[in-house]
Amino acid sequence: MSDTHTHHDLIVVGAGFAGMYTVIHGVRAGLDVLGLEAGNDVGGTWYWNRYPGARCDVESIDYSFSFDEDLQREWRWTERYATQPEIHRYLAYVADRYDVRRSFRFGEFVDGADWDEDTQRWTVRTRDGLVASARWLVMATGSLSTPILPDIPGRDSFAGDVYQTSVWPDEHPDFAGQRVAVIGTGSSAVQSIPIFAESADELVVYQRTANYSVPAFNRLLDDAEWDQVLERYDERRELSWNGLAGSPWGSHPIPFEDVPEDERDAIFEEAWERGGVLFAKAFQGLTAKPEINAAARDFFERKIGGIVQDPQTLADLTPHNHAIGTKRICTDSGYFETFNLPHVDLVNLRRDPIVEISPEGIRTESGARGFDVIVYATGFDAMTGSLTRIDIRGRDGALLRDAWADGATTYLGVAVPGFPNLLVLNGPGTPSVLSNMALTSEQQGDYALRLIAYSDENGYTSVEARADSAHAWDAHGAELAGKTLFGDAESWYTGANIAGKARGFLPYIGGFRPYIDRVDAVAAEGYPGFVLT
Ligand code: N01
Repeated sequence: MSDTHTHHDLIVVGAGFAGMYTVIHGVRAGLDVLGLEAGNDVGGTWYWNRYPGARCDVESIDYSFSFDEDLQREWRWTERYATQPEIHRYLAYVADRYDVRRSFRFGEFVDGADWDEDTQRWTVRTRDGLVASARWLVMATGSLSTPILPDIPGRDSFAGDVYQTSVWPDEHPDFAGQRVAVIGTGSSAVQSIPIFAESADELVVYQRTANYSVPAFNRLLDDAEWDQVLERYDERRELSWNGLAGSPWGSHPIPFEDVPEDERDAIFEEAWERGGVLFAKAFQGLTAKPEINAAARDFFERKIGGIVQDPQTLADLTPHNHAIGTKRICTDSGYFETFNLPHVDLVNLRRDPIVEISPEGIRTESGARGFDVIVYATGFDAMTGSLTRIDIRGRDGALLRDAWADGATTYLGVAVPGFPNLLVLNGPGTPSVLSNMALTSEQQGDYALRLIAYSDENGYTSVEARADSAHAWDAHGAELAGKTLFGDAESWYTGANIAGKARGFLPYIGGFRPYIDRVDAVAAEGYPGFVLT
């Protein structure tokens, strides 16, 4: 229990990519910065999600900070898609290099923040009793950092071992000789299931929704390839900063309609071999136009049809209720192949729902199975959960949780009416999860720090988004999302995975570069959508 009461210019909550970047650059800008982080080290997502098989689905050479040429050149990635331990080592290295930990207090879970109109400051409290105040509060609390468990009768009665992919223990449990159940088939499950299958005696996957997954085609980066990367890093970064998703990859230049039917497969094949989520970029408009999406689904189905041997398992693994790419395409290494193994089973919960969890195992309508281990890979209260679970009180004591009860509203994704001097990074209304979070974190951190500098230089003490500009931003985002197929999927992008959560497409779908251009234009005009006093 600590009762420190300190005063700062800026409090940054979260030590993932965005929080670290903001702390490094906030300190460089001469601000007195306090960082608060629930985990015991830097890393954010890459601190917590240490389940076996965890990797990023953005290539390592792109999924890294770009702000320092020296850093970029001295860190040598070993694989095309970096593992969680490697990304965590990278962030720890960055922390050492820029002395980030000096500004952070670790093991401090922020559970409250109050705006004081009289002092024009935020007072922030942690669960363990730390209290600190600052003129500015930056929430870099992550888009996928509030794990959820399913509400299944008897869930807590299970007598065996229980794990959650997103809060995996430091010491990896040994599943040798164990009967293991996995609930969920999102990216976390898709990455970990093949690894669990290597050691478990018996592995049963409980699937509610079949998911699209494309092989990563991961490989080691040898010295020759690394030299090529270094030679062309600038070009690669430029493409990423100017692209729609923060990576150098774009869609095929020729529109789908203009490619003869018998040549389309070759383009799909090329995108397939690029790996993982990049398949969604095969053709422009793949996630907006039903005919392109149908062709992509057909290609996908032929691919997995060539892998999964049992016809019923293949039918169950084939997604039927959403367009490809409208839930994030999983990036796997041997996922579908795993279901050909004799000790691996799939339970299709649409046909055979779970009735209860008992001390011995899981009972579905068709019968009970005993387990030694249950792994939950059941996702997150995405994009808003890490903010709404904190008592953030703005003007007149209003809670952010209440302000967002009917849907998250933001201006430019970074500010919320009624919450002066609160800046949210990678929040609802930003490209964040649809883009490369390493670069979006730099962009978001810069934007927040520029706004702070502008306010300070002009002698303002509070900056608040105007309600009408936030409504216009929300409407703009909703209009763009409405032109796509994304709304048809029951996904965490829309809040559909959380009972009672307001529905609405949460990330900004207009693309990374168009987003930057829009928000930079607001800055260049002196922040007209904000009230500065
Ligand atoms: O979570 P998810 P995740 N009974 O929400 C199921 C990023 N990420 O941790 O689809 C049975 O995708 C649920 O079923 P349904 C990436 O952006 C990236 O896997 O709701 N099942 C679903 O199958 C990703 O999208 C990487 O019907 C239940 C699963 O649990 C995001 O994080 C790796 C259930 C949850 O899937 C989240 O991924 C990992 C219930 N009651 C994560 N409740 C990479 O970079 C939920 N489910 C590769």
